Amino acid sequence: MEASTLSRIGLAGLAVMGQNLALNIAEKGFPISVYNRTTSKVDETLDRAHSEGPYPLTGHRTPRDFILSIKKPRSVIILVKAGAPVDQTIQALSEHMDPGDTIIDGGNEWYENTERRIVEANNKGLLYLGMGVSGGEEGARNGPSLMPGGSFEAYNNIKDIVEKVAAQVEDGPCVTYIGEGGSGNFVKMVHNGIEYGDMQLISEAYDVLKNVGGLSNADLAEIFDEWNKGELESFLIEITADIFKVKDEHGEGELVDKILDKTGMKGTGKWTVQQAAELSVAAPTIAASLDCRYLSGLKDERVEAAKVLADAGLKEEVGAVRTGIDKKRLIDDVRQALYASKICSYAQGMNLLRAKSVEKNWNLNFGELARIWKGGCIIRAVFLDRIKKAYQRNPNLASLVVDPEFAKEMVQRQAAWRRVVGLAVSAGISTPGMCASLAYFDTYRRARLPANLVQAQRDLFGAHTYERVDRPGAFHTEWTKLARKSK
Ligand code: 2AM
Repeated sequence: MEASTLSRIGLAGLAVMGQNLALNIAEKGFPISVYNRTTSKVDETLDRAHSEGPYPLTGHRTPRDFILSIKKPRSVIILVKAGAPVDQTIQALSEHMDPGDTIIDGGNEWYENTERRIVEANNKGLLYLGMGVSGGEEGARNGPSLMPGGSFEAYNNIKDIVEKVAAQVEDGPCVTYIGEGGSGNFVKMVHNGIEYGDMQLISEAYDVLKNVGGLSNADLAEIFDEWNKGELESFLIEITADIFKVKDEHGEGELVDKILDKTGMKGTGKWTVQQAAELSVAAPTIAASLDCRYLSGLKDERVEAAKVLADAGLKEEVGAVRTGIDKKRLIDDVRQALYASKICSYAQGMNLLRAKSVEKNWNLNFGELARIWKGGCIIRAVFLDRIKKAYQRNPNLASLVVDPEFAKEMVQRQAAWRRVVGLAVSAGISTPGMCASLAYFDTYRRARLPANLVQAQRDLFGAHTYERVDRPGAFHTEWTKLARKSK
């Protein structure tokens, strides 16, 4: 093929995300070659490039034709299922690639798989990027948030493309070079963990407003629309307002009430919680959101438990709590509780990223991460600009909770936050995310915790020793002997 007719970049794997990202790249004027194992998807993509464009997109039916249609040094994005399919695709494509070419995996890959593949690629002289892509179908087509990590040289080869393709916000495109190794995948993983937390907290706000406040779906739609004009303005609040408005086409009322209360998941939230544990970072809000998904999955058991406990005499307290509720105040309190809980959840996610960055020497720039999440991705929110500014004020911030601006906001909201959690507890409406965030806040902000007693217990039964508040060193005490003697 003539060099002038070669594509600027290639994309393999034309399921929903792949097709839309390819069309986005082509629409921005970068000639792109596409490939998929099953060739019908190549035709589908070509049809779309024609009807939505025409855009500079060529389809290829063999790995060889595909690779040879791309200008050197070649950059090839792979968007196939994470795990073995990525290895198989790399195997098929890399046979035809040359030293200096780059493979970019855009899937939700486990970061250690990326680190293994970086080594394998380097052995063949190839460069490698693991790139988190967030924003779903719509984001991929019109502007996602992109989190590329790995080879800096490889990033520079595609910088012009990703900066055009990513979502654009007032302070730039929602992409930046994240760092070395699997950092791009890791950051995307934590983004997803934070997303779990946000969704859980919103569902709790809904639960309290609906079941304690007695609000209808129409009321909720109006409240969420209103919230979306203030400090909570975000994609998730906006879509939640829309969800409450959709009628059920198969019956009375709104569709949301007919949806089975069982949450699905694909694993990135679980990885986030596992990593938090590995790194000794507390992430209770994110863990609560994961646990809630597990409990939601036990639908049959929950239905049974409701019966067993009712038979055992459990009385629903919601009715009693609901009488005498000031709805207007409850709505305002829940908004504040949601915001404060969210700050704690993001503090956990950012601190997990910091711990990993230290462990792996990734040198993550937290202000930049918050910035590239401002557009394109599922957690996009006005609030991320505040996080960006907090890390710009102090790149070594110990926790978002102690940023002077956030600290002020938490203090202003804590009375409302405590009222909501207290009300929910007395009504028997579980708010595990809000409770976890509040407990995180109250534990972190207290200069003295009851950990002294736990240390004493450990020393008593295991001679694990303890430190003292008033003198240096490790101490051990014969607790039992002394206690019995003093009787
Ligand atoms: P397919 O259309 O040929 O199934 C999401 O499943 C995407 O990953 C699809 O584009 C799918 O290709 C691709 N995919 C899944 N497993 C694959 C494999 N082992 N090799 C190549 N592509 C694969």
